[in-house]
Amino acid sequence: MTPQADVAELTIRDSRLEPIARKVLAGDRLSFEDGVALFDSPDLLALGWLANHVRERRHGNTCYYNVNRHINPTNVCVAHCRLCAFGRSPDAPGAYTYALEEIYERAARGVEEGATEFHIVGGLHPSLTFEHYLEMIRGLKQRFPQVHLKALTMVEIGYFARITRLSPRQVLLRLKEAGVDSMPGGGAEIFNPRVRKVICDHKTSGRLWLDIARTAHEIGLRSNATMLYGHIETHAERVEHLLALRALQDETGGFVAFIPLAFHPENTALAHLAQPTGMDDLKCIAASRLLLDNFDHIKAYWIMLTAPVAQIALRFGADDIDGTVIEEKIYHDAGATTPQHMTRAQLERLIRAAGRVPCERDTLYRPIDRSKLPPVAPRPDVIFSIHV
Ligand code: V47
Repeated sequence: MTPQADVAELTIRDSRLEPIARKVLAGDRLSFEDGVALFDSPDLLALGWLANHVRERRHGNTCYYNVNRHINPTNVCVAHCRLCAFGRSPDAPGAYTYALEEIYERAARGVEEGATEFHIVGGLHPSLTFEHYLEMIRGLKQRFPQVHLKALTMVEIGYFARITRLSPRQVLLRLKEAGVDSMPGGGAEIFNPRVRKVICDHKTSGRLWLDIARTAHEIGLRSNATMLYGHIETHAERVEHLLALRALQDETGGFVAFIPLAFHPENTALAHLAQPTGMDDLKCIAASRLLLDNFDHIKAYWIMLTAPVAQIALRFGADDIDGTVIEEKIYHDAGATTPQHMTRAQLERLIRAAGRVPCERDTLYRPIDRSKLPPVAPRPDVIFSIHV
């Protein structure tokens, strides 16, 4: 189909999108101004059509998911970010720190349930040592060598570097040697310092987040990237964030997937802000698919979008719905009403009902053949379940 024929198929009600549509169909890179126009435009269907076009050009009808388990070793955190409802002072009600044996126990349950990935992030604890984290990673690797360890964000690396006086590179090398396989994309928030000053004043700067990601990629640790939207950021600041990721991806090729994260204000110091709407959720998925032309995967993280919006997102640019998750705390402390777990069957049903073909993947998007893996035990302790 020629680009002209495609444009004829697409009804554009916002004339600002016409030159952008031509670029997208020709495979040309979008500019900063194009990005702002995408977020400013009310023409969600044209935006979604374009993003879906790119998504299908890359992935056809496939929608990826994985079987993973989140493990948050502690919620004790010195950063006190205003955006966060998860972090606690050491003596605050609800503060917890798992002993290593408790972490291994949670991991063992994940393995029984078929997890191929542990997603490990936690607070910046004032007294746990870097050695403790190395021991945790070594302990997990030794016990569950077949499971991919997607562990610790750029923010945690920056913190370890500060408390050990090692360089971020040395910290990353030691973690890799201990068994970290790749890194999750959290902590990126919005890179712009104006925004960071309000939502996460004491956190690693945007520049340092990007520098640490670059170093991780240089030493062979791939990572994801995120953007937290729907608080005080402008559309221009969203685009600036996305283009900073795109520029780094041009340099390293180390990012695996991008995950837009909707801000949940409940129980945070920013609880007076309104939550982003479904329109914003779909625009972020679609605009990121269009702007991040060098990222293979855009994830619709169902925990934060809700299952119905995540399902629709599979037609607005997303090719991945994340995983079974099993025990999510960060969003649920901030008032998320989604369940904390979905089974493979539930994820596959959501994907099929969106007209897509489910593909179970590992963390690096290699397809998984379940018939070659040990059988999965039923979950005796599912507290939340949903019917889809
Ligand atoms: O870094 C914290 C965000 C992130 C809130 O890499 C909040 O595969 C909304 O990074 N409202 C953690 N968001 C989650 C994350 C993630 C999730 C799924 C997959 C992957 C991946 C990464 O959640 C934090 C922060 O950006 N966050 N508090 C809140 N109140």
